[in-house]
Amino acid sequence: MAPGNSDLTKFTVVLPTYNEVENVSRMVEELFRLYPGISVSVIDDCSNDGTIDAVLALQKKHGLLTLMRRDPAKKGLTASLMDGISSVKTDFYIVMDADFQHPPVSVGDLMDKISGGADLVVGVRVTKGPLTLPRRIASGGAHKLAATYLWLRRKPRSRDLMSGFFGGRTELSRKVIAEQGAKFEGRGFKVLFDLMKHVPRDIRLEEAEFVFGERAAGESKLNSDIILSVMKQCGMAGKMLGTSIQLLVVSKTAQVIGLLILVAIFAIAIVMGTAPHQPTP
Ligand SMILES: Nc1nc2c(ncn2[C@@H]2O[C@H](COP(=O)(O)OP(=O)(O)OP(=O)(O)O)[C@@H](O)[C@H]2O)c(=O)[nH]1
Ligand SMILES: [Mg+2]
Repeated sequence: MAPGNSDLTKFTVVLPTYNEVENVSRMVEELFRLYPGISVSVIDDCSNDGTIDAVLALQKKHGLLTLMRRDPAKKGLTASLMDGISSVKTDFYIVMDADFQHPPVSVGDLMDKISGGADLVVGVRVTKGPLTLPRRIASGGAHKLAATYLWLRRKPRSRDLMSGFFGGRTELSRKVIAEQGAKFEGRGFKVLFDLMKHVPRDIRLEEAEFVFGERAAGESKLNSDIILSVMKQCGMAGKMLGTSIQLLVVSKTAQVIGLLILVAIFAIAIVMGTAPHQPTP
């Protein structure tokens, strides 16, 4: 629960936005109210709904609020977060969505774990209730696939590899992005998984549970291409599979074949991914 025992001046909340005018002002105000002394960095991908003006107006009131306006040719959530984390000036950072699905009151729990020495903290959704059934199935399948990928490479894992709520030591994540960023799926939504593929095996990884909420207002930016992009994050085989499925979905018959392939992959992933995870050493 907020505000916890952390030195708030050591934290930057990285907030990615694309057309979030209905949420961004309230989110920024809430963060500064709950955590006085933190920095907030909005990473915007050329929103055209007034989000940028809203942030510029807030900057007149909050000296610790920064805005990064990205090149539209490089649009993408993962790409935005790579830029956002790399530009953080404080020792620690937290990444969260601007639409209130990640509750501001839970930020303090992640901060406390990081202040306690964790290198990376994953916000774990205790329920995925707000997601529709297909989204829940896709999220569960993608998690299993990602867990299997990490298990095969003996990398640390978490119970929620598809989480968009996480944080850590800035220097460590910045180094991974600088050295391995070219391999990240820039247009994807799962930068945590990209990071975890490349962090050293012996990092201290911790988890903080939180109650996943409904999008407060505005529209989701997620689409089926982005969901499939998780496969493209799973090495060459995953890339081929993701691309084939994308091609297959153009025909109805092929959709059935695609679905069967998916079920088979998930079944294999479930069997292989049931080995115990190792969130906390
Ligand atoms: N900078 C940037 N931010 C983005 C982009 N796409 C989405 N976002 C932001 O990333 C966060 C998560 O996007 P959402 O559309 O909520 O995705 P989601 O939470 O997986 O989907 P829902 O559960 O349907 O809300 C929000 O704060 C968005 O404004 C993008 O291309 N660039
Ligand atoms: Mg959302």
